[in-house]
Amino acid sequence: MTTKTYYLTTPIYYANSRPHVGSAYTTIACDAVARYKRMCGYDVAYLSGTDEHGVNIERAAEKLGITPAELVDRNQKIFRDLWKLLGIQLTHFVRTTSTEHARAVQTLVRRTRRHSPDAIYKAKYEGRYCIYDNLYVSDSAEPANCPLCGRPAELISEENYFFRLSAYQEKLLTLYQKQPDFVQPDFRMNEVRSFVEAGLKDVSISRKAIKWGIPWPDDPEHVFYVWYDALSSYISGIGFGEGPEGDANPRFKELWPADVHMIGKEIIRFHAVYWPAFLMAAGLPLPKRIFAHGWLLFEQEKMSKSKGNIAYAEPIVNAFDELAGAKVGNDALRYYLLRETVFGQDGNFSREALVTRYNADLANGLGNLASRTLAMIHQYRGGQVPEVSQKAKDTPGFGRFFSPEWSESTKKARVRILHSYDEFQFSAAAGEIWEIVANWGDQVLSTYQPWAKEPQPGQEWFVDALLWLVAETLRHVAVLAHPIIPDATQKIWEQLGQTGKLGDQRIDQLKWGELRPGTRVGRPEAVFPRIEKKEAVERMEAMEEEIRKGPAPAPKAEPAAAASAPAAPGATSRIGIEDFAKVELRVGEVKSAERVAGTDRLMKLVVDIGTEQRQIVAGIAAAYTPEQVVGRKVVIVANLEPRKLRGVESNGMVVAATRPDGSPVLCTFIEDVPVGSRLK
Ligand code: ME8
Repeated sequence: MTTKTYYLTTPIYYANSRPHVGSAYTTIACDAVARYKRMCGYDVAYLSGTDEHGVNIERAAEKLGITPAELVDRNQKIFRDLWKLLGIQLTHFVRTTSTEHARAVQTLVRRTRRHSPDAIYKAKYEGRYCIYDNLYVSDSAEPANCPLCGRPAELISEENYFFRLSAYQEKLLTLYQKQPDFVQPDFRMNEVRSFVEAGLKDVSISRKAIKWGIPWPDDPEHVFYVWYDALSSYISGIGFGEGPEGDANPRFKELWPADVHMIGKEIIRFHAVYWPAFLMAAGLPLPKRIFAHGWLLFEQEKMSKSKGNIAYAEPIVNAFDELAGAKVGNDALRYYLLRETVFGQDGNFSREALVTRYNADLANGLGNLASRTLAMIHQYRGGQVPEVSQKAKDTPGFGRFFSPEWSESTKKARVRILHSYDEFQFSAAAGEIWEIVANWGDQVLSTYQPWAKEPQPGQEWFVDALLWLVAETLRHVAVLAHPIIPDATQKIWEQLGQTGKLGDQRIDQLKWGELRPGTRVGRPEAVFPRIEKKEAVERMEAMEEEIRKGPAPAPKAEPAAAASAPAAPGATSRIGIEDFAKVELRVGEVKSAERVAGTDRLMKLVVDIGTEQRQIVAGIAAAYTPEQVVGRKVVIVANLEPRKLRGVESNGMVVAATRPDGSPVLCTFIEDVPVGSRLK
């Protein structure tokens, strides 16, 4: 029997900014799909990567005084490390600066020219370009200002290679008609169709003014322009590029076309219009499905680096692990992201809601059911799964749990859950699984209350049946929830005395009743210890602050702020004086101070810096009272991008040292010094 393959991808991430929870959303969702498909017996290939070319990378590297290659090397590692921390089971990671990728992109163009000689042509490109920021501002000759520096962008005119997208309008419409699920959810398909019906313009796919890119085959004055290069990663990453037609690699033949490209909604046109047209022109099969999910919003807007309203994933995972004293952070984040929002629609991110979900569904729900079940098996049955007697099966009411009808109804629930996974409806799948926790587990226990009194003589048959029932429920839940919360379910699996990796179990072949009596169960250990909400949120925010102070990869489209490597004590990471000069440190005087509501850590200050009064939020409230800081001269970083902490805008940062216990000590002066003086 040959194994079926399943190939899914995330977008490749821009390597010019650090990934945040919004970026991790696509990757976590795909990881749940990959794990689910593996549990259905597929040979799964799961690809992600980093998008490492383009003007933004060139500029960001220049600002940091390093080469673009150094910058992307540094940044791609941050992505890989995060995916590792989050337990993402990627099988392929593409970097667009790799030689294999460059060869694949060039081969794709050569192949396209053979298959569709008219598809690519050279013509004059006219657009607006900012010479100060090296940025293509618009693709039209209309006057426009640079969004970064505000100066008028210059009209540039250069020979470019164009892709004849206009020739693919009919073919694309036929594709959407024949395959209405090509784009999902449905409402996105409608958007794409309307866009194509309105007419398509040819797109420029090369540039002359940029140097940091893949050279055009046989015309190295040009480099590929971003999207043609980036989209090709879906095929280059699995071996396209070998042989004259590019498709000689056996793994590529096995995996392509992709089963699904999972993306965020803002990049749907590139995937559902450009990409299929590029592939048609090259005579290559099209991906089977494009699924566009919604945005993760934070403080009412799309979480994004350029807006500064971001939360990182690392502090969330680490704070949970630390406070729970167990490795629960990954599962907490995954569960929250997949459960809270209907996949496909926008959803809100909030640290408070994350902790609430964790405590309610994971700690009090599944975790509590697991510990109670195991504790009772130890207490009443010496740690062995008991057997269900005929008497239990024959008992009116109670006996239904052991009847063929019950077995059938568990099957129906499983089918619904699997269907939800197949449709990427993680929230519905999780909802149904937690119904099982509540109805087959918690409710059965509270109805029959085996812990209310010691089992009475003659009641053994009842205790046996009840314990088997909840343990079997737990086994079911562990298998069904594994794609969503892999760490805890593996633990529960082992606690139930099951061997091997849970990920190797066939979720599609799960059957009610297969928990073997006599199985020895492990010690009940809390899989999800409860954590205290206020403490957890504050810890996440404090850890987040550490990251912000630490190694900032170059920001996406704004000037680099003080971006230096985090120096552990004694670390040798040095910066040049020109980097230090970018940080504007000034003397300020605190004019007023008040605690930020709902947190013990943050204080809102108004600081006079000579030229103006700034509102700054500082993490000093646990160490100082407002009275202690008013009137005090402090050091502030004056040229930080404004950002919000607990919804309060902070326009700068107060400099403080950190004691070994983590408490801050404000930096101040012994001699008098005028407000506004610069520190250098
Ligand atoms: O677009 N909520 O890269 P990228 C949900 N390099 N998803 C979000 C999000 C948020 N707040 N912020 C980002 C690119 N994402 C290109 C792709 S593919 C050939 C080239 C998602 O780093 C976003 O929607 O800007 C996208 O799916 C992914 O993160 C990468 O975004």
